[in-house]
Amino acid sequence: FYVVNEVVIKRLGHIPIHKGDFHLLPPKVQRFVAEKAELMRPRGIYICDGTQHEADEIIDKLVERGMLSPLKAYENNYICRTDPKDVARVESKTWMVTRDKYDTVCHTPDGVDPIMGHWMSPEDMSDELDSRFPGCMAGRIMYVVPFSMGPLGGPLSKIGVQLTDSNYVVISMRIMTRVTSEVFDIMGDQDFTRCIHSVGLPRPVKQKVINHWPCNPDRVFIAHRPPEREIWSFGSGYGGNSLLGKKCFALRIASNIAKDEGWLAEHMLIMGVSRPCGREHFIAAAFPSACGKTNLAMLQPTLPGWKVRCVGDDIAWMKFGADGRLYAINPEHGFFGVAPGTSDRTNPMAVATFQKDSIFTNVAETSDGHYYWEGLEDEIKDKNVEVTDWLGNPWKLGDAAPAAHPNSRFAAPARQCPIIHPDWESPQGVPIEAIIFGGRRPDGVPLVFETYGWNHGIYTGACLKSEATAAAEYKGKTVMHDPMAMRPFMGYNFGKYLDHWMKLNTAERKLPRIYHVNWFRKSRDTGKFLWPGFGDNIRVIDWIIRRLDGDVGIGQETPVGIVPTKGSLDLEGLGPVDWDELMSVPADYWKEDAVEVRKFIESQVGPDLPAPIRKEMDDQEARINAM
Ligand code: SAT
Ligand code: MN
Repeated sequence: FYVVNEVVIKRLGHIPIHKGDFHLLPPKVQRFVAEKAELMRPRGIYICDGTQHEADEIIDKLVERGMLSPLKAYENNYICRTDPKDVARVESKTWMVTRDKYDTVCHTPDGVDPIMGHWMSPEDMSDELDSRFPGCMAGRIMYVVPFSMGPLGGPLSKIGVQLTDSNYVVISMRIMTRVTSEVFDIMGDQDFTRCIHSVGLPRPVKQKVINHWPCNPDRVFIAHRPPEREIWSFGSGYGGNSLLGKKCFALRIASNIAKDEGWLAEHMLIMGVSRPCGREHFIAAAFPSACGKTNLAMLQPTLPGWKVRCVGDDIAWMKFGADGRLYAINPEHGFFGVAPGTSDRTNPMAVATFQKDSIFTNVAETSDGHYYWEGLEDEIKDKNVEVTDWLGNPWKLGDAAPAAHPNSRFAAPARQCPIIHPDWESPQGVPIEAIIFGGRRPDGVPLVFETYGWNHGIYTGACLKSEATAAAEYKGKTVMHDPMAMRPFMGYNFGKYLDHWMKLNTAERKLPRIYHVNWFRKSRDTGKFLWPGFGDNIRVIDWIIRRLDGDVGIGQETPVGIVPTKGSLDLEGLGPVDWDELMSVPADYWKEDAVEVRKFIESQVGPDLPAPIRKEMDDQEARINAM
């Protein structure tokens, strides 16, 4: 029980506390809440405790208002349609705010816009905030959401408090993070990340609210202040724009904390893989959004005797332990996965996870109360069932437009995953032996290769590219650079980020080996995928683990890394595979790529590129040119 000081009382003015006890908030949280309430002027304050009772109450209210509707075929599953203008992250309106521009972006030549990090000055940010936040919660409730990223009180965990006027955000945060008032008890002297979110539509509302989804797409603005550990988000209720614990905190802010404290915050899944002999290995893997991290994290092996268990599917916080090994935790508490393409064939464990207590956003719905999306065509039992698409219109198989939005999502509690790892909430984390980078590369890039060492691995990660997906506002399928799968989530100068990675390499540490995979290569003749993917990816993991064991005979050197020697992958039970094309490192492709990559690195990282990483580039280019 804390005394509330006079200034705080004055700032709160006459705003009533609808739920919770203000006196139980630590003084620094009281000040934060009062200051922001004074600014945004909600009609009431609701302090969340994270209990089931509270969630039920909010969900009932949302169902009554029509923002959520139950999917009757399941227990506690709900569907939500957003305003069709608010469906993905908005990278062009997402900013990092630092006094020195070059704390955020690299020194790019005149006329070249940095693609990693999106910088705004504190003065410009103030103007942007001033034109949006004063009074922005008028007529709405301000929820105070206390949450922990990572197991409560764990040595790698961090605390945040999100203020929001979206109850959809409240119930989604409850799935995706650990929301509990215990956060206030353990906070002590610890700092917390201040997350301020508003849908940006004060009452009375002038424009029409579509689908009971208030938002303000023309005025979207998302700003991060790393030194202050503060996030401001306005105008969007969607995923990465509004669930501030996820990309904003756990990647953009946390990567800054990690740099200061000597650890890593990365866009990576974490999986435990057990071999037939019973030995288990932990692997982290970075792929851009919507490239199959969730599928790999929950892989169902097609090789007998193998077992995969999921620790996390999107974000890894990793720190070297006293024993010199790299330990990873999943800071999240749920999965926010891409729905289309998820089925019993592609990811049965994800399907099992979201059979109850889950929220589906922008998917389609059947008249018998099931969710529906592209990829479930064969799983509809009653072919006469009626489908309502994500826009609320009747939809039939064969219609040109998709039934579900390509970036439609499920939010499901991680603990419901049948193969969640027993140690997934271990506060110390799990020891990582291999790091994998990958993306959607239709041409030129072999199924798998091992890099030549830590710095070459970092260089390979820095060169990561992938076809654009629906997870952000890009159109079409061009292959884009996405260094370390972090391009949209970079929290600071990418050159310094590479330097930070490099400096983790000290003599007493056992560094993970770094690999690159590409499940998405297509035949130059037929245009068809060369590799079946999904459960058969265990065959690649098996090769990686045998390499970790020191099996040198199964690899052969190429200019870009070590690829499997012919026949060294277990292909038992697979149909025909065009090994030569799948594993080839074509000289024409890589010579062109080397030119393009150098141009990219020179223009985007330039003088910020650490010399040892430049040497990796030079050496690799020389190897390629000798092909
Ligand atoms: O919208 S999110 O950023 O949460 C998902 C993603 O793009 O990875
Ligand atoms: Mn992601």
